[in-house]
Amino acid sequence: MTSADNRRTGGAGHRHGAVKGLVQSHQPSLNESLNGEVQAFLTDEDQLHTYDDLTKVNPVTPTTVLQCLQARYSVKVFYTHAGCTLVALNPFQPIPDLYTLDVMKEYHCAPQPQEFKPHIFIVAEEAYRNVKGQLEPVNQSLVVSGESGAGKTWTSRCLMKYYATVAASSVTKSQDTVERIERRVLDSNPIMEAFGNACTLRNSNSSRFGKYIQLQLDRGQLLVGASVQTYLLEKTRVSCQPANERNFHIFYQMMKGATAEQRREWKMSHGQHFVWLPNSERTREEDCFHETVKAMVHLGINAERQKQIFRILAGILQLGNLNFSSSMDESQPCDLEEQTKDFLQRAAELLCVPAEELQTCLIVRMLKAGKQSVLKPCSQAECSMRRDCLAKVIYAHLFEWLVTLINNSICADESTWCNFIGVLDVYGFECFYINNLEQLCINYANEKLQQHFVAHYLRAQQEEYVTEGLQWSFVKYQDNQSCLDLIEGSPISVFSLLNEESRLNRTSDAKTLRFRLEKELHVNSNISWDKFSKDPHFTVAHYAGKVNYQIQGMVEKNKDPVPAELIKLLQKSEDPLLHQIFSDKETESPNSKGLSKVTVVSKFKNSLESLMKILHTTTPHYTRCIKPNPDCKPLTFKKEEVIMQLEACGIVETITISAAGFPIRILYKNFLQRYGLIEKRSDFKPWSRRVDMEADDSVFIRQEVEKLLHSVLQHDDVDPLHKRENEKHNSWVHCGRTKVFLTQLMLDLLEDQRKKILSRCAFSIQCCWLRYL
Ligand code: AD9
Ligand code: MG
Repeated sequence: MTSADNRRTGGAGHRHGAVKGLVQSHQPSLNESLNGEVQAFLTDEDQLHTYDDLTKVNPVTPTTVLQCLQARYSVKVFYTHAGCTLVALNPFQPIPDLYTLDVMKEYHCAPQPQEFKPHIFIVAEEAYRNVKGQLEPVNQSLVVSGESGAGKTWTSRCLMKYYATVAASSVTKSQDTVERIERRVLDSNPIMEAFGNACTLRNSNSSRFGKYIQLQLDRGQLLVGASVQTYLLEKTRVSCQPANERNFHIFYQMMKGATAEQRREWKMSHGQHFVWLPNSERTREEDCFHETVKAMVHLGINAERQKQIFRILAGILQLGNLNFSSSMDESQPCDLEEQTKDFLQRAAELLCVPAEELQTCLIVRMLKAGKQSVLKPCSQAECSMRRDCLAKVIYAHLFEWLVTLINNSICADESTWCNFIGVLDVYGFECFYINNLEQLCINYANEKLQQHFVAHYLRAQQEEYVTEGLQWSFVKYQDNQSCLDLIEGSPISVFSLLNEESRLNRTSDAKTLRFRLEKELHVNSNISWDKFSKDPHFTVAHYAGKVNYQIQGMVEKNKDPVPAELIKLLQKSEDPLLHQIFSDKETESPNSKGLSKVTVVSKFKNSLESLMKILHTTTPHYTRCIKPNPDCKPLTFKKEEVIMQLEACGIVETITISAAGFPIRILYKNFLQRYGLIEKRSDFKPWSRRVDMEADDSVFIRQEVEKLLHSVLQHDDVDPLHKRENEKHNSWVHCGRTKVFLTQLMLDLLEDQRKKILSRCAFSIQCCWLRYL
């Protein structure tokens, strides 16, 4: 792609509002005008793909926006601005020459990159330049959102590669050092993806955790390090993979990529079946394993540490093959099924814990009665739960430890960096057939981000109003605070009730929680219940749509209990890594009274609050990734899919917000070009239609426009009540320095009057012809 290719082909102007382009470049034909729809500016469908900014499509409605995106996708244009947001459509196929080094350099070196075609590199470059700030440096955040498979991780990687390239291009230091740090930063990706991503029904490389990476820049704006923060790893996947999905990639990589010696060490015979590794045949992972190991080496994870990591993972896999036989006598513990006893032995060896103790921990639980401990045999189901719990706790802590290790390896010394660009790759809004605590947390995070986005978006609008000399008070918009109050507010909210219930050790939790939610939260209009549903659940009206949450199991998930015996067992491990990971973990008795340990929601809320605090101190840039079809098919655009995502990611919301102010902004000249005929309505003849477009006397043009608007508003067609209302509040139209700002209502009125004049004209032309004949 050359720089000429990169230049915009038309359609849009500046991103933060200047209405260059679209309106002014379009000359309406008589035919179009006779159609006279409000969508008149969009009738030239052949040109839809040239609209580089969705907010410049007039009028901006979900339908017009969708049409525009589809037209662009069909000509392989994947990026489009939407005001201060970038919309990225997933091509689902590699696009040659779109992300090359040359393209990066072009965007980086361009005096005005925003004049180039929309691209993720514009966002990247804008953030990079913003860091310098006008008065003082400003940290930046790139928020990438979208549903599973939409391209968030791909986009985040692209951004990281961009900075690893441009922030190193003018290196003065030893090339060696800098390369090493960039490489390490990039190498953190394959490691985290191996441990945190899995093949799901929606995406064969689905991230099962949220990630915020801060790229640290020194005074000279060179990349000197990075730090990663992760959120809510889906650890249940270790022991329970949804139908037709898989476990985390790393397990398959090990199975496929291991040498004979490693197999021996991991006690994995060739072709051995692991219950927790379903659908192993799907892809080839040999190369990926070597890539992961290579990345580990680059990050300074030595061979010994690698061995420890893989042994632990192999131990987890062996745990998955354990089965328990039920005991006839409730006072006797269950036993391991005979054919699975070998697996217990192997698991114990790999995790370096005594086999008998491991077995006891799985089949007997310890209850505390006062100061005394009582041992109680577990049921068959409880044994399986304890097995799963052990695997999950090991994996989650290993992941956490790995992230700390990555941070230690890539984080620059505080004295060497002064600013950062943060990249947030966070799970999108989720609404499944069955939703539980995970979805509640994810959707809560999205509500938080949406609120942040709205505040930012309104600020951007405000800036334009101020530049144009308008008062800010025009935009009235109700944000999603009441939904957030419902979920996290104090003193009473879904989270607070969930936490209270979690701290009490009650059994029939679902019904109690359902009752309390209804009793204490019914005043909030964002929550509702289906009285006839058998399953206890509640419905939350999120900004992106309503979601039903199943209450069954929610309290238990929130408690996320780990039996103290299991932690104690792991603390005894002779494996140095396991020992280190669990050495400082507190153990807690399941029966302990009072405040339980931190619950899942309180931990998540805290980490999200810290994230929001950071985001608030940065200048945000939003990229909304869109998945054009559910089957990940290349270049296939399904309208219903896309519109749902536009709603869920807030693009439609953005449109609604802009409609709350003056969504239509037209340069004076263009305004006269289209509506000048209204002013001359009494003597208008199509052949004498004349607006002197060359005359650039702005004062004159503005006066003409004001006159015209006045006459339109005084016209007999306008409802007197509306006239009075408008005069009182001056609420339909505002004349800025260079543009006219209109409400949709005013636009409709103008279009209506224009249509009438043109049809009168068409009629007189017909009469002329008849007379002539
Ligand atoms: V999830 O929430 O982690 O399940 P993501 O992260 O939104 O999801 P991901 O980035 O993994 O989706 O993208 C899914 C797939 O789409 C990738 O594996 C690529 O094959 C494909 N993709 C995404 N963006 C692009 C692109 N710009 N060009 C080509 C792309 N392919
Ligand atoms: Mg992802």
